Amino acid sequence: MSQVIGYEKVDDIAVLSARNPPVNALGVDVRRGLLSGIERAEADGARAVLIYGEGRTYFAGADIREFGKPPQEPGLPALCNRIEASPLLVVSALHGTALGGGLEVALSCHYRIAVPSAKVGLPEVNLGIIPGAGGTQRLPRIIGVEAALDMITTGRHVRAAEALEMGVLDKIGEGDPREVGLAYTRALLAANTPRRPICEMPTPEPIDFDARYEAVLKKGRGQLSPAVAVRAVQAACEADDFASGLVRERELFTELMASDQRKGLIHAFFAERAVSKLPELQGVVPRDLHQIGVIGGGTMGAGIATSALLAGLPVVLLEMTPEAAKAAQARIASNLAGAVKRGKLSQSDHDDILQNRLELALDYDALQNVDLVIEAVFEDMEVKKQVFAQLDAVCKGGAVLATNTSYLDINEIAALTRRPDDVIGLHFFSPAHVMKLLEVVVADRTAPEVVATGFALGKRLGKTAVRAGVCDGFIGNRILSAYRTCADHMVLDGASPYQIDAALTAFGFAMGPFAVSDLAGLDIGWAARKRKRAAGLDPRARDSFYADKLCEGGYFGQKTGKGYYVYETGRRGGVPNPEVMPLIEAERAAQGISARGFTDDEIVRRYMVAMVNEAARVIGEGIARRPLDVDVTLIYGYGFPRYWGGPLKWADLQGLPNLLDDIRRWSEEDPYFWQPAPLLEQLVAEGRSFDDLNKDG
Ligand code: T1G
Repeated sequence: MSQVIGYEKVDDIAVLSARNPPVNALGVDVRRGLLSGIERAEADGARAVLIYGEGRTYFAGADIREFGKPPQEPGLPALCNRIEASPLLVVSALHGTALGGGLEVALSCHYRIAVPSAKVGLPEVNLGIIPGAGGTQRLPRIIGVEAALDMITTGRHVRAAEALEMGVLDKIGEGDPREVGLAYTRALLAANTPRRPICEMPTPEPIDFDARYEAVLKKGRGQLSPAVAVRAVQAACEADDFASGLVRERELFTELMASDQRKGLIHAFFAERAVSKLPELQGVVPRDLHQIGVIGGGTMGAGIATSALLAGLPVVLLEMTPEAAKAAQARIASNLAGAVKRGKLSQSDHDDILQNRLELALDYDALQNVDLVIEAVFEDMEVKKQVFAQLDAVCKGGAVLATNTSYLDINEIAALTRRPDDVIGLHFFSPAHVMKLLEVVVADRTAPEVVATGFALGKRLGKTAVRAGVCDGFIGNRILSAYRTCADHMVLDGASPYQIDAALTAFGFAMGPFAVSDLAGLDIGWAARKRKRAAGLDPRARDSFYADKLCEGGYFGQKTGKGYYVYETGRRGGVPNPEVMPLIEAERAAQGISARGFTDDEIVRRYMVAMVNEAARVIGEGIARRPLDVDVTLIYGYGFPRYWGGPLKWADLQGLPNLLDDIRRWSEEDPYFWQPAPLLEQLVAEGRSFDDLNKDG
């Protein structure tokens, strides 16, 4: 008998139990075990079969690790059809997350019961594919096309109560899945309930599938799988019979399985889980976190405090004056009210947090007992040093002292304390209670358990934490600076900010670089340019002042109503600011540049290659441990389209030699900006990819 599928006869019920931790993925051994279990039950004189999962969940889907490998029999579609065709009454008892192929196995059963905490879903579109084992054909037959399209095109998880109401489940039962399943199966047998194969149910009522396809494609911002899922559900309504619908589903599934988007999304799935698995942290125990301190209650500080409070951590927030403390409290209250409005927080918890879990303080002594403190004060080294001198004097031994700086040298900050081992960077992204990315910036002296504590805090706050080394901009902002500079160069040479934004949103970015600058505030880039000029720009570096002139005119972007775009109150997005192109044309004239045309493809190519080249430097210098750390950073912090898997997965898919050829060709026009990263040259010379580096660990 199978090691991963248990078989037991209980009276006239054959019980098949999945034992394939951690999530009972439907790998080939599980599929073989289920098939032999069904066949054995039929030979065993059983009247019914009960299928359930041991451990944390019912089947959570096909085994994603098998994707891209030669298929092994029995395939999941055939197994589902075989379960459905069994002459016995087949019942599934669900708990945990019955997802993807897991739910498809349950749908091939004749009845479904779940415990109240169970969730079901068909999240395949999030992996760049569609349900491929009958989900697009069976689900519409039991819940209708509209409800099925909502579940399949969004991939959302549906709680048991809603699933019961929709008709995905037949019953909910409190208790252990096995006992709940046995009781339900006995009741069905006692009532002589007939088998109920979904494939024999009527064809679902159609909708205007062409219109829905277009709408879903537009919403997907370039991602294909949700729209293709519409076509698969359409086959459930229009195919000659159920079997033909399954054939159509399989055709569409197979096409997507071969797509770059599937490769990108699967890479993203595993990468976001791998970033917290660092060899240097194996066996390292993080310090306890019971209460944290936040210094500075501006947008970032209030956001960080909100994130901690929402995660159940009490916060002491230190400001310099009662007015500033009150303003910070108001920002936090507003953030929490947003969480209540979004259904993420109950009103009573909201009130409890503000009354009992947020302490406002005006004196550093209030931080004596915190386990970790994060400063989010003005981005000035002298100000940060004063803060850390105070923290060094006040905080208890073992407290972690963290800075939220986005580019200052953390080694310099740590060096002025008596405890550099306890100093770390925790770089949040604004709004800090919403953005998932957290860069855990490790200084030269930071102790391993302090790094582990940074990751533990990130996990507690529901963040995706990435390890970064110390440099100007760490991982994300340093790479952003490079591709943003490339965009500026293209503007100088003839492209408009608006063409660049449009080309990159068509590529899949949520927003183009100039719209992002307007959102972040043009004054931030202005300050950075002035800082870098003051530090001494390399004479070979191309510089320009059109953006400075925009700022000198008081245009800082959305916060002033004007930047690259003009923003009218109440309207989403902006329209091009007519004052911008004259500034650009004057700059070109001043530099003797005659504008040339750019195709959208060239814009995207240059932008992406600049991103990849700087990323290769960041990895080569050890600022990012692996290419996947960069991919996760750009996806979670910079709106990089997830279905490409991140910039370095995209690079692998394009072929690194092709990118290196581009850089070498462009270096003829600008040898300073287009210098190939040594790591990129090395990988091409060795015939290796960024994914190979990820496997090196
Ligand atoms: N296959 C292989 N490994 C999986 C897996 C899967 N489906 N799901 C999770 N894992 C691993 C994961 O990599 C991690 O490994 C460990 O399990 C714990 O996961 C034909 C073809 C189930 C909600 O898309 O959404 O069915 O890091 O850290 O936060 O139509 O995992 O420990 O080595 O995420 O509690 C459809 C994907 C597949 C579900 C649990 N199913 N998984 O979340 O734990 S396509 C999915 C999840 C399909 C059919 C098609 C989540 C979870 P490690 P975890 P978690």
